[in-house]
Amino acid sequence: MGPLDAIASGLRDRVRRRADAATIAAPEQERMASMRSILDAVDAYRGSTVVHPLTFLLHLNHHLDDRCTIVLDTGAHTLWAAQFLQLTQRQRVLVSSRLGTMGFSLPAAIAAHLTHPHHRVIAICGDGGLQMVAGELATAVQHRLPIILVVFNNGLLRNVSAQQTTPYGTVLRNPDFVALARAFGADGAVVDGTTDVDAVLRHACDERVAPFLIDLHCDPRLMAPLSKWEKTFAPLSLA
Ligand SMILES: Cc1ncc(C[n+]2csc(CCOP(=O)(O)OP(=O)(O)O)c2C)c(N)n1
Ligand SMILES: [Mg+2]
Repeated sequence: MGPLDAIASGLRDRVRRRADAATIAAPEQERMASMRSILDAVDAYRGSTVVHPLTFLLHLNHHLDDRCTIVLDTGAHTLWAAQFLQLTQRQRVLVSSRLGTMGFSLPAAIAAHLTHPHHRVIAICGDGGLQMVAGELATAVQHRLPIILVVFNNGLLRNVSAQQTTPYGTVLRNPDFVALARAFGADGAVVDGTTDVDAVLRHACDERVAPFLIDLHCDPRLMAPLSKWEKTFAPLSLA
């Protein structure tokens, strides 16, 4: 309550200037430019020995519905999946969040399937993360769980090597993941730049009583998109 001119000038002092349209649009333009450069890079991988993560994820989007539970591990693949999976409100996404625990996705997928047996459970993990818990494939086979396990196989602990000036302890020597899955009594397929990704996904989604592992052969040089990646992931200095 008070004189109108005092109230008006009081309000004027409290109202902050809004950013102009160009300032508001800048981050969006930056994001669109980064998306365009990623999309431009995708074609180069067609027909090669590696598949671009985006090619796979855009196909995967067509196979997702409301009865899907997606489980993410920790690494560069998490960033790809978080930015390019098109999710609905009804889908459940499980991540270990700020704990950032590698090896989370397979055990979590087992728990998700046991608690929601009618959901399609898709786990997305890195080769490093899977190597930590690969033995859990036995649990999934024993409980007859048709989990789809997608391995971003880049032969690297990518998110850590991104911080190294000299590679140290981050190069992986992987087993043949499909053969490993089969040894456990599951099944699987390799996806590279020559694969009909939709056909593999349709096959993976068939009625089955054991996990299906998709071994995604990825380019180890490829960094996951993350705005300001270069600044936040500059090589660590211990000085
Ligand atoms: C149990 C555990 N150990 C170490 C780390 C640190 N860490 C975060 S990401 C990462 C590399 C993950 O490699 P990979 O699973 O191959 O996924 P990529 O980054 O290659 O997609 C590491 C070692 C972690 N988050 N959790
Ligand atoms: Mg890796």
